[in-house]
Parts: sequence; C-alpha cells; structure tokens
Amino acid sequence: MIKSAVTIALVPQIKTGPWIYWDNLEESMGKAAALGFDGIELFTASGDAIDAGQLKTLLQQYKLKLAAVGTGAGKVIHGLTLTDADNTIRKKAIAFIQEMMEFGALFGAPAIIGSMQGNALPGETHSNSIGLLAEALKILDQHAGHLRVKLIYEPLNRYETNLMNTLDDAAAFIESNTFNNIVLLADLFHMNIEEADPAASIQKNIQHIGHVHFADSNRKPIGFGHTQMESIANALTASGYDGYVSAEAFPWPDPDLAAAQTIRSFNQFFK
Ligand code: LER
Ligand code: MN
Repeated sequence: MIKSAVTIALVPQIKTGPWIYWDNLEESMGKAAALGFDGIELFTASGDAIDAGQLKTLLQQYKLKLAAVGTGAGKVIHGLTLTDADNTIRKKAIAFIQEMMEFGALFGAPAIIGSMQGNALPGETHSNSIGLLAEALKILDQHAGHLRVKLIYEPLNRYETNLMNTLDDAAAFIESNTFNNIVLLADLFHMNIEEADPAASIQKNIQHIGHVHFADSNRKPIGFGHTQMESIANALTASGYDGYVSAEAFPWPDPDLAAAQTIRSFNQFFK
C-alpha cells in the first residue's frame, strides 16, 4: 500500500525551500499525526543534529514512521558535493552522507541524495563528473548494504544539476553500475520540468522507484498547480508501488493549509 509522508525541515539555512513544516519537531509531528500522515521525511543539519532517543519516543507517541532523511544540508551548510573537483571535499561529502544514512538506519529509513550530487562544473567534462558520482555512490551503496537500508538517488531539474535530469537517464546509470541498494526518487516537481510524460516515465522506470516527492507543477501542494495527477497516481497504483508519496512542496499558503491540502490530495488519489 502506498504511504503518505510530510516533510519537516529543521535547518534554518534552507528556510525558503520546499518543505511543509518548520522549526518545532514535536509540534510538527503532532500535526502530521492528527492529519493522518503515515510518516515524516526529515531534513536536519547533520546525522547527530537531533537526539535519536527523543525521535524514537516521538515516533512511537505519534504512531509515525521515519520515511526518509534528506542530506541537502551537506551542500547548503558545508558546501559538500559528491562531484567536487577536490578529493578532500568529495571524501567529506561521502562521510556526511554516511552519517546521515546511519541516523536514518536506526529507524529503517533511507537517506536521499539530491543536491549533494553536485554538478559538472566549468572545466569538468560531464562524463568525468558522472564517473566521480559513480565512484562515490559505489562506496555509499556498500554502506547501505551494511546498514540494511536503501539509498535514494534523486534526478533533479536542469536548474539544480546538469548530471541527470530524467528517470530514464538515472535508471540507465544505475543499471550500468550494478548498484545493489540504490533506488530512484521520482520528484513530481522536477519531472514536470524534465519529463515529456511523467506518468509514462514512472510506468517505464517503476522497478527502480523507491520514493516519490509529491508536489504540483509550481511546487505548491498537489491540487494548487496544473499537474495531471490522475495519470501519475494510476501509474503508481497499477504497478503495485508501495513506498512513500512524500510532500516536498512549498508551505503555501502556510504550513497548516499546505499539509491539509496534501493529505486531501493523497486521500483523493491513493485511498
Ligand atoms: C530535494 O529533494 C530536491 O528536490 C531539491 O530540489 C531540493 O533542492
Ligand atoms: Mn525532491
């Protein structure tokens, strides 16, 4: 069965980003639980930014699961990416993600590699940067195996990365590198920009998809833009997808209304 999740960001440096809840972990979890979400997706400053024992207690108290942990703070706060030309920075990026993976694994949750994949910067060839990404993901894929969790790789739109922008490209990359634990994230906002037909692309690449970011064409909550959600939802349900559909969307018009709109849309399309 497809599960719902909502994002909670606890990193002040990304305050303008597409996350529904902010600031107070417990209050946000209480609200998510009251609306009937199955899980939360957390963005923290590092793998030890919040106390694991406290999170465990709160997850039990509110009957929520940890759906995934985001690693974007590694880039935003520390300037780390997996494709930096500097080997020392790449190593730090890998270590940062490993720490996040270890935190998530305490709850059986995968980490997401989005902006930390970086870019092929001027002076670097695209194939060299893809090679650096593959090298780093090989190490992280093995780490995921040790931790018995998946690791989620997210193709982003062209304004955020020039490495891979579509599910087709990311699926081909995964297949050619024979990773064992890496799954893809279908972010409906990025897909709205990059995919000719988001529903068809999901259908074609479904065997690799392990997580979905639920946002409309304008990155507002689903229902506030022009994404044709019905065909996308049909592609997911018909395939037997049983992962999370997680609201990574702007808190528009405010976090509470954005969360309410999200669960309304989730129930409309997936229940
Ligand atoms: C991360 O999940 C994502 O979608 C990025 O666009 C955030 O910068
Ligand atoms: Mn995303």
